[in-house]
Amino acid sequence: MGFCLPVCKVFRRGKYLFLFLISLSVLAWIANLSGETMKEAPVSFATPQALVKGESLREKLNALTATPDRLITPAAKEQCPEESPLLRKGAVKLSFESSLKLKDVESDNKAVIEGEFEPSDCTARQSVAILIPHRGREKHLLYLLHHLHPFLQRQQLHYAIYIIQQAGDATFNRAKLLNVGYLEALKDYSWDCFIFHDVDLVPENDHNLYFCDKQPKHLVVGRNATGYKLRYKGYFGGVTAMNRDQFFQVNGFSNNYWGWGGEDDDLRVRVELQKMKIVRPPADIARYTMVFHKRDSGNQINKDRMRLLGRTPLVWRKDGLNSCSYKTMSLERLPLYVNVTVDIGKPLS
Ligand code: UDH
Ligand code: MN
Repeated sequence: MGFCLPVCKVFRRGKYLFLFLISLSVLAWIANLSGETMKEAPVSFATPQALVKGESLREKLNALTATPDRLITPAAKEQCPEESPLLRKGAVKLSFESSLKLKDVESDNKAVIEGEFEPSDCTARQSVAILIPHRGREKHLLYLLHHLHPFLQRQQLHYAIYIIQQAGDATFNRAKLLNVGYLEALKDYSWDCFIFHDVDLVPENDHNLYFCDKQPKHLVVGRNATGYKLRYKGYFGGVTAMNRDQFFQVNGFSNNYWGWGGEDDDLRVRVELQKMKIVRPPADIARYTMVFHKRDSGNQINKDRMRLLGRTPLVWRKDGLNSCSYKTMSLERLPLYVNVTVDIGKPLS
């Protein structure tokens, strides 16, 4: 016994440790199951890379269905050319048929899987997440999907479309929804580039490239509703493109702009504080048709926007991606887009 005692003690301790570890893993498993649909941010992260998973949907599908002779690995494909041969010259004819149905758009875009597409014959130069803030604009969304899917495919992009739906009827918050879109999309894939896209703006020219540049890019120089003029000097709204690091560096959008206006100017200030410079494609290319609409109820003019804008240089470090708290109500992978419905709360007062 005297000899056995220390050994038995170690053994017994080992047994308890083993039991403890088993219960830990059961708890972790239960937590994982119940956290599937309701998740709460803020997420803690040091770099945007920390959020990502490596594989695209297409790669996963390849892995599931491929036999060695069928497998198209990215390495086997050449990089897509600098300018896609599929781009159409001049203005693309846009149609807004009231009889258009989601089923029609789905059958026109069979190569899109759960909102994601990759060229079959070359490796895309960039992987781009299109983020669209949305609530109650279903017809606009249908028109946009109808035009945007073929448009992005002609640009030979690897892309996915994310619709971020604000749940409930609190005042709309476009900027916070776009922050959520960035955080959620990065859980799927390490996207290079993010396009922040209003639901009602349809690009008229294929040469308006949905690629990210070395600097943040503003894509809506003109729209039908403004006689194709920039709305005002410095305007940075409607459709913008920032790469993963640029958006991370400015801490994303502010979460505090409830209602219409100011959030896009706030992003411009953040970009300028980082000494980045906004670039724009030529005016004859960066043209959009905005589907006509009136102001939505639930998105009244934000009277506080000028005061908030004055404080941006003081608060941007702690108001943005790193303070974006929300509850994901559901995440559905529909044929043409990933539908993320979120509870983003409501204004404080
Ligand atoms: N959005 C929604 N639902 C809403 C509000 C906004 O989906 O209830 C999204 C949508 O993506 C939209 C974007 O937020 O494109 C920007 O909102 P907006 O289109 O209402 O903003 P815009 O500046 O119009 O285009 C403002 C009111 C226009 C009044 C016109 C009177 N002449
Ligand atoms: Mn609009």
